[in-house]
Amino acid sequence: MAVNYEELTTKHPCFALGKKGSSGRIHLPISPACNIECKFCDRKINDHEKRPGVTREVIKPEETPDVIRRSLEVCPDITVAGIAGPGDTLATDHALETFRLIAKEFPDIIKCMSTNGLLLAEKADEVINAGIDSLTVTVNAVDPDIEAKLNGGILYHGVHYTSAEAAEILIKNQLEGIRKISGAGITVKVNTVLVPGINDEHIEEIAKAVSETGASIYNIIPLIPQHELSDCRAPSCVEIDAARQRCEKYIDVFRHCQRCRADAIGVPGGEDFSDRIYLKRISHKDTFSHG
Ligand code: CLF
Ligand code: SF4
Repeated sequence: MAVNYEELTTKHPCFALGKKGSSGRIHLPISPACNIECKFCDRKINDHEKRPGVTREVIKPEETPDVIRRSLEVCPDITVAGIAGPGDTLATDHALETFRLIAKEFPDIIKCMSTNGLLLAEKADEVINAGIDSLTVTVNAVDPDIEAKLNGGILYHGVHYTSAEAAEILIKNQLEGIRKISGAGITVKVNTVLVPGINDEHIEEIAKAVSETGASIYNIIPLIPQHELSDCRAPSCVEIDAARQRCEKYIDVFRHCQRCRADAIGVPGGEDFSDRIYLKRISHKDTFSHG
């Protein structure tokens, strides 16, 4: 049985309503590949950038029990094992394999998965059977024309789709996936990256649609302007707060997102222990070539 929503609001830092939670999470950077092309995504291997999509390394499923054991030693507050990249958790089998391993070795740890949702509808049974307790789906629009401004294309069953055609498939699968997962009693959170001038006027529609589909909690994440959206601006605190207030009419709102790295370890917003656990690699930015 998945941990229920009420319990998650006290034991899972990313489901805390009201004040910030005090429990921790370990992110297992297990999923190397992605199947969609978010225009704001810039996946990197390094140890200095604090943002989603960045990790020191990508590890193998069989390495995760040891990583969790060592992390619990340095940070006993950890209650959640999450997989959030650096790519998509359903684009390869690594995440589901890892969750099946964790269920056996750490039955008390909350299993948290984050996905773009492209394959969620067709893999819903596998996700449910892997024993996931909380699932996050990133839904940046429910209107294909708006989604097409945020996502360049998808690779779906061997075919590369672009523009509104890609967006339509993605949105349909996300909503159908949310319906199936929440219908099985698993709590669903939806993340939306708030991009001024693209989806800010659309945010209420997203909140309403995902709430009607079965999501319990909503997390509005401010854009980090980069990659193809480097010319967009980040929303101001006032804009983020206004968007959250508008959406709260339809769904509970989570307000403490830290835009974590894919290898973060610790209580979100507190000390990060990932450099003690994951391999330190030298990134291009850290090197100097004498040519
Ligand atoms: Fe990780 Fe995400 Fe699970 Fe949390 S993060 S997979 S739900 S355990 Fe949390 Fe970090 Fe925000 Fe994500 S603060 S980026 S919402
Ligand atoms: Fe990047 Fe995640 Fe979008 Fe894939 S789904 S392109 S990993 S932000």
